[in-house]
Amino acid sequence: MQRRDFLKIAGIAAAGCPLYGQMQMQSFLKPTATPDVAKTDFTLEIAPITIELSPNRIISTIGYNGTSPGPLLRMKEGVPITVNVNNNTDVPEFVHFHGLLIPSDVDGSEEEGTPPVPPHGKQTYKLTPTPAGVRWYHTHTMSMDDLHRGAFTGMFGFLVIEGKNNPGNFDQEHFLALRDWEPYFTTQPMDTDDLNPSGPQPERPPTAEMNTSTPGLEVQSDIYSINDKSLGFGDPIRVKQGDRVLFHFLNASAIEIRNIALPGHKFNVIALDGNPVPTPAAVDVVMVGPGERVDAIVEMNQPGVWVMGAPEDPVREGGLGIVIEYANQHRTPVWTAPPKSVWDYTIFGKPPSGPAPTEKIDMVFAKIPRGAGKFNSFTVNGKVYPHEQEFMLKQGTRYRLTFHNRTDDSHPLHLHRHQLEIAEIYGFKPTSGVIKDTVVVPTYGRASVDFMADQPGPTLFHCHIQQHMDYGFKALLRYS
Ligand SMILES: [Cu+2]
Repeated sequence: MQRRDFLKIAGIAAAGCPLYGQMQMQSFLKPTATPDVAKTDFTLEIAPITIELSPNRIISTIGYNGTSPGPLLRMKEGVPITVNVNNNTDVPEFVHFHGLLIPSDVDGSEEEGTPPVPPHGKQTYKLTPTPAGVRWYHTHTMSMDDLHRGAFTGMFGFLVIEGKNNPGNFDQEHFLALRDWEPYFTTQPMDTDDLNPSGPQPERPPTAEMNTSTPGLEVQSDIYSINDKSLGFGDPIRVKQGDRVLFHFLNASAIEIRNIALPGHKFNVIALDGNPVPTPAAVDVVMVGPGERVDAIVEMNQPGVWVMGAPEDPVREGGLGIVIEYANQHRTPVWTAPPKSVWDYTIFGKPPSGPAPTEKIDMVFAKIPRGAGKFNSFTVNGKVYPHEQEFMLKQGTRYRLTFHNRTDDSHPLHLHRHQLEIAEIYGFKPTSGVIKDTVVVPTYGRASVDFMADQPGPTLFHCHIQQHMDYGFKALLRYS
């Protein structure tokens, strides 16, 4: 089937059981009415699985509990939980709990010293979930040159930590993981990373100093899905005029930043990486970098049948979308391109107040092009991992961490076990109150984030693009 045929048959949905559909009505913002929904004991089975993106596109991969995404793990803030992991594969595995403030030995990172789940063995993680909000869990193994390992597999799922208050005001909610499948190496990646290529580039070196060596291999995919279905092949999201629908977007891709639009509707962004923003704001296009989450409410006030999906035609037609169907509306799903839009974290923030932290850490990122057939590598402050004694933290100290992106890519930068408050980004735009665990720093861009060093133990920092991390884009922060 040609990709352009997707839209023609959109709406003729294959029968299937939605993993996260209208069956899932409890809010992450308030305790659920039924006490047995949030649990304290979870089991994850790591094993080969198949997922049917469409009747003629069945993917073989590795997943949790027979599906991808894996089960939604719903827990209560502050109530200790146990996760039992059984590994039915031939390689050691790590389950990382992304966005949680938990000790290094259960965080799920080899670099931090978390014990592995041995091949054909088991491991138990005991932790106390915090903070409230939409988090996620995923494998944290390295892939290197094997595109069937690590974050290229189906080993990921949503993790929701229910808070104690803040009842939400919405009619239904949906957990939507954006994914790509069957990645391959390429020398000519399709570059959809830059929403605003004309944006400020304070870290762009003078032309004479640019490294113009032939770049190495990048990873690309052109098969996409939201959860386990490509556009046109899952159940549509059924809404009524006037519904307020809360979407929880997660970019579970190992490869690329993604954008989502819904013709005729705006996304009112209320939380980033699970953390409520100071200034909720409406946007036409939501950008989600690998590892990031965006929570947005859409007021359903344009009756019809619509495609909600990626603005880039090859990506949407390759499967990154889902049909939104109003009650009593019957027609072919409609897509129209959104207005030109530039994603800007600072519109959700508030003006800075109070002094900046006086303790500063600078990280300068460089890409070393390796040439045809090889993998590019990355350095942090000109050094390769693990940066012995380079980044030492004093407990109880607040730091300003400045990222200098001297590369020709945007990077989603993730700090484990801590929360980052954006202080300045996009060429010196100041802000406060935007709390994240993963921040996309644009091409040749700079960003400063503040964090409190209050989680002793080795702490991994890395780019959330798997290949970048594996080939050097990471550092280990230590407490002195
Ligand atoms: Cu990167």
